[in-house]
Formats: sequence, structure tokens, C-alpha cells
Amino acid sequence: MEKTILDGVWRCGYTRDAAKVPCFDHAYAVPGCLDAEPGMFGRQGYACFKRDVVIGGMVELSLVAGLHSVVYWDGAEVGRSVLGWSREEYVFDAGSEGRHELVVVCDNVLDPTDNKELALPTADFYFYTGIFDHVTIRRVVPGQVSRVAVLPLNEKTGEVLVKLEWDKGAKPKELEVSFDYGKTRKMATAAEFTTKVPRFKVWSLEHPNLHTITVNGVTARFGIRTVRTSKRQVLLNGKPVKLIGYNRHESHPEFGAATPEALIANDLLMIKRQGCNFIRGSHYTQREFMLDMADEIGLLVWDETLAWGCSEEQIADKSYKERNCDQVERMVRQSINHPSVIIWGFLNECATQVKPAVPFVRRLNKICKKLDPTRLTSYASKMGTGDVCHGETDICALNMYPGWYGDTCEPDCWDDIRKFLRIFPAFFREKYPDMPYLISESGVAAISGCHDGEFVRWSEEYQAKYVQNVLDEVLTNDDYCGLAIWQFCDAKTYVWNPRHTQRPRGFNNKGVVNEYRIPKMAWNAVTERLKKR
Ligand code: ADA
Repeated sequence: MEKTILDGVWRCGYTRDAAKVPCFDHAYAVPGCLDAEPGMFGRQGYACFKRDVVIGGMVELSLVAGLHSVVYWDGAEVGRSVLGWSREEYVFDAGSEGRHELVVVCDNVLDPTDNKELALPTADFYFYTGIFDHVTIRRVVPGQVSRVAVLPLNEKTGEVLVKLEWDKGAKPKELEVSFDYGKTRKMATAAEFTTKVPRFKVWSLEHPNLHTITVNGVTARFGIRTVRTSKRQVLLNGKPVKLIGYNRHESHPEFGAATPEALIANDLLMIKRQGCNFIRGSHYTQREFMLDMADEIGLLVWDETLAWGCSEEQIADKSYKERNCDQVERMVRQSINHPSVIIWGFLNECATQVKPAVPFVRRLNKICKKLDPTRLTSYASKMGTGDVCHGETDICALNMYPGWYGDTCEPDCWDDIRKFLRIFPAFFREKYPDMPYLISESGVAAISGCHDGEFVRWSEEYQAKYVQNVLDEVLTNDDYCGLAIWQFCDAKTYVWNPRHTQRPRGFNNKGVVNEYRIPKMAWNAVTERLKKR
């Protein structure tokens, strides 16, 4: 199955006026976000992309376009999406062999009153618009294997579950299966089967060994490792691992969400070399390259869907719930082969303190478990002891900002801040004695270059001291299975956010490196503490 990559120079245009769509007044890069161009930032609008494609017959076009997108082929609509970071695969008849026009219109126009909307301008990160990742097209051939998913079942025997999909209209006559480009074995056609990988090596943080499977000419890469929880711990290949790392946004002032792959590689290498082992992919499904890189260098990932701060009203909205279920399904399909992904996440800081949230969380959890019983699930809560959904997933994840928001603690009272972090596991211990607790977010903002000392908010010193304390608490407290510091790098956010007075420069400044990846003192504090582990 050959895929043609359609990246490169496309004709483009950006307009704030819906009546002027589509417009193509200049050229730009795909992948690319048009509002990352100088002078465009923050101007909600429509990003239009156009190019010619030479092909014909039934095809599958695959792309990740945000925040909303509509795709036209020779002027006729062939697909639309409201799921932002989910990869869409549109199957349609491309017509006769020859040259055709492909147009993608994306927008980031948000309606704050629309309950179905996954993204609201009250969210604390900026929704860029454009094509975020590679665009590919392939011919659809009935019976051709189109997807190979591999779920590792046992790291001691190398047993895996293989799930196949093929293009509709016919069944493959038989299957030709090989591992690591070795000997091919013929098998009767089946949508799924278990088998043992010959001469397998286990994937681990220290030795991220990878394997390939080829079925009827389609190759997928995977790793053999298991993940489960036991007595408040996360076990990787049967051994406890404390998850330590960062929340990371796919964001850069010059590229928006369409960050270049070398930048992603640099970010992940920085994090790995610092001694961390974990990234929470906040707050949307991760790009394939990011996960390939994590697989390759040995990092663990929490992949999640977009649902930032949804309200009680949204939780009651049928369409909102359907969109979330749809997103979760796509995420699992998209990321299933990556051994780095150990947690499926959904619903960041949503109204999980109300009872109607329980069946919703249960439903999202069930979708993950049905498609992939081998990984853990979680959602990041800010509801503290008031959360009523904790029993529904595998890990209890808490976002906590004592000493920064609200009146939980005085800003520079390190002992109080640390005591605060101990409240939640202690509170839930009786109800969920074996559940692992993870701090899914904690951090404070510092303006790069501000050195007003450790008792002054916004200073690098204060942030360093804060992060040092939270990290030390998690490393020394057996109640916690891990920490994702908020956040790796400063990232653009909405300036009309209700919290905008706390977002100088239009950035969420809680990065331990700034938006150009220049380390702040907190970065060095983490490095030093991890050296002492
Ligand atoms: C929340 C949220 C993050 C970010 C953070 C902060 O916990 O999940 O996206 O907004 O707070 O900086 O306050």
C-alpha cells in the first residue's frame, strides 16, 4: 500500500471574513499554521490551502487540520471535521485519472456559547489554525490491508495481539505475515490473531527495542512491553516506575501547532537527557512523529483528547459527549502501536465533581478499554476531594497549584505547599486503597530573565524553588506514582482568558524553558534534583 505525501508548498490565504473564503494570495508550507505568520497571531479566521494532485479512482486522503476544517476535491466537499487534532481519513471517488484540485479550509473561529464545541476561548492555550501534520493520499483497493495494530500481551513470551483492517469490498485471500523483515508465513485471513514475535527484545526506558510486523506488504512498528498498576504504583514490564516529567504543548511562536519535527526531537531529547521519563501530551492527541521519537528514545507518554475545562452544561450535552467519544476512539486508533504511550487520557479539568460526569467518564474509559485493554486510563482533575469520578479510571490524576492560585497556601510557604500536596492521596486512601496518584500538573509562572528572588512571584528563583519542592515531594512520597510539571515550555494563550491578568505577554509562562527553549532556573533545579535520584 503506497501513500503519497502531499507536504510542500501550497497556495494559501488567510482571511477573517467568511465571505472571502476561499482565498489564495500567497504560498506557504504544509504542514503549517497561517496565524503563526508575523502579524497574524490572535486574529481568528480562515486558513485556506490549495494544491493539485494527480490520481484517480477511489482514494483515502489523510490529514490533521485544526481547529475545524472542510476538504474540497474539484470544488465538491468530501469531508469536514470539528475534532482539531484527530487525524481524519476521508475515502471518496477522486474521478478519472489525472490532475485534480484539493482545497482545505481550516478555521479557528470560536463560538464561546456553543456547548458542542471542544475548544472555547476560555481555554488556556491558543488554538492555531492550519494543517498540523503530514497530508497523505493513497488508492483504495478492495481487500488491501490498510491498518495493522499490534498490542503486546506478554513481555516474557513475546505474545502479541494483531488486529487488521482492510479496504472495503473484498477480503484479503490470505495473509502473508513477517516480523522484522524476516521469513514470511502464510495464514488464513482473520481480522485478529495472536502470535509470538520471534527473537523478541523487550521495550524499556533503558533499552527501547522496537520490532516491525509486515502483513500483505503493510509494515507497522511496535514495541513489546506491558504496563499495569499494583498497590499505588505503575509497573512497566512488572517493575515499579515513578513517572517524572512534563506537560508539553505542541506550540512555538513561529510555527504554531505545526512544529517542525526537528524541534519536537530536540524537546524530547532535552527531556530525556535531563533524566525525566514521562510526558503528558497536553491537551490533545499527539502527532505521530512525537510518539515515534518517544518510542525510539524511551520516554513514556500520556496521550489525551481535547476537552479543556468542560462545564456541567457541556457534560449534559449529547453532541458534546458524542464528539468526545469519537475523539477518544480516533486517538486510540491513531496511537495504538506506540509502546511509549502507556496512558489514554481524556477530560482535562472538567466538571468531574458532579454526578452526571460519572457515566460520561465511565463511557470514555470503556471505549479505551474495549479498543485497547493493555493500557491505563486517566483524566486530570482539579476538583480535589470533591471529585466523584476517581474510581472510574486506573490512575487518579490531580492538577494542583498550591501557593499560586486561590488561597490554599501563602506563596512562599514551602512546608505548607508540601503539606497541601499530601491531602488528596490521604483523603482518598480509604476509598481507593490501591489506586496510584499522579500529580498531572503543578507549577508556577516565571518571566524569563526576571531575577527578583525566591519570594517574588514571576521570578525565575521563585519558580525554581517551587518546582524543586514539588519534585522532591513526589520523589520522596510513596503515595505518588509520578509528576508531570506544568509545563515544559512557555506557550501562547488567549489574552481574553478570564485569567489574562496572569498571562503576561499573552503566554502561559509556567514553562521551565521559554518559548524558544531557553532554560529558566527551574530547568536547572530539576536537572540537579534528578541527578541526586
Ligand atoms: C490548568 C490547565 C492548564 C493550564 C494550567 C495553568 O490546570 O489544565 O492547561 O491552564 O492550569 O497554567 O493554570
